[in-house]
Amino acid sequence: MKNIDVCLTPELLHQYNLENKIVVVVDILRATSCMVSGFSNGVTEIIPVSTLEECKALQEKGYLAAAERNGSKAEGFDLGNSPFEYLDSKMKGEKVAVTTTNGTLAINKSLAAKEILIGAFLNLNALVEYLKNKEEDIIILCAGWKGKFNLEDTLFAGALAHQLKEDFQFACDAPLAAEAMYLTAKKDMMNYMRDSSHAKRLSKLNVVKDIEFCVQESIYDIIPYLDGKSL
Ligand code: 3SL
Repeated sequence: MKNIDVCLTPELLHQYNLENKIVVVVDILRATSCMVSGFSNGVTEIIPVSTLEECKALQEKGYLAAAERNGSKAEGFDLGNSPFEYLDSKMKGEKVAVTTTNGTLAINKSLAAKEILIGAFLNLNALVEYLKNKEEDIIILCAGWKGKFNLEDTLFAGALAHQLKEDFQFACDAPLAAEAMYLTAKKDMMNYMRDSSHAKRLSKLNVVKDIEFCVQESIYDIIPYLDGKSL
């Protein structure tokens, strides 16, 4: 049987062989939720980059430049990292270069994979439908926070692993633990997430509505994927 595994932070990625695997990168708060929202709103291309300098260079080539560090918009860039910015009607038809503290880094660490998909609660069902018939093993890569475990990405990993468990066996205890957390949290996801360190960090920055938005399940049908350097 095919395997599904969860890598709880990019710092553990060296333990995983990505060759011929499908990697689903997740950064619920908020990078991958923004990407799913942007494409659903008509953004045509997103280039995820690791550094502010790379993002600036693309801004000079005509991309809208989105940059977040420590939860706030970095100075001199066009956008921060709120899904509501990506949902603005002026984003239709735009090309975006983006760098964030953890999410874009996680994408760029996954380049050895056969396929790299962008996951969020917002496109959970679409991912399940796409992945359930695939022959390759799956790794869900949680972006975490600065190399450490985080709650929200693990909850998503648990949701996806849970919904794929008829077709994929759990490769180790990480999907098992993530699934148990998700099954506990799902009755009141927002309440469960409120205690997470990043939810607290964002709450201090007055962005609670972003958290409420990002915990919604399956409101979009699209699955962004990496093709060369672009989504
Ligand atoms: O770390 C990241 O990639 C960001 O998504 C963090 S934030 O939610 O924009 O603060």
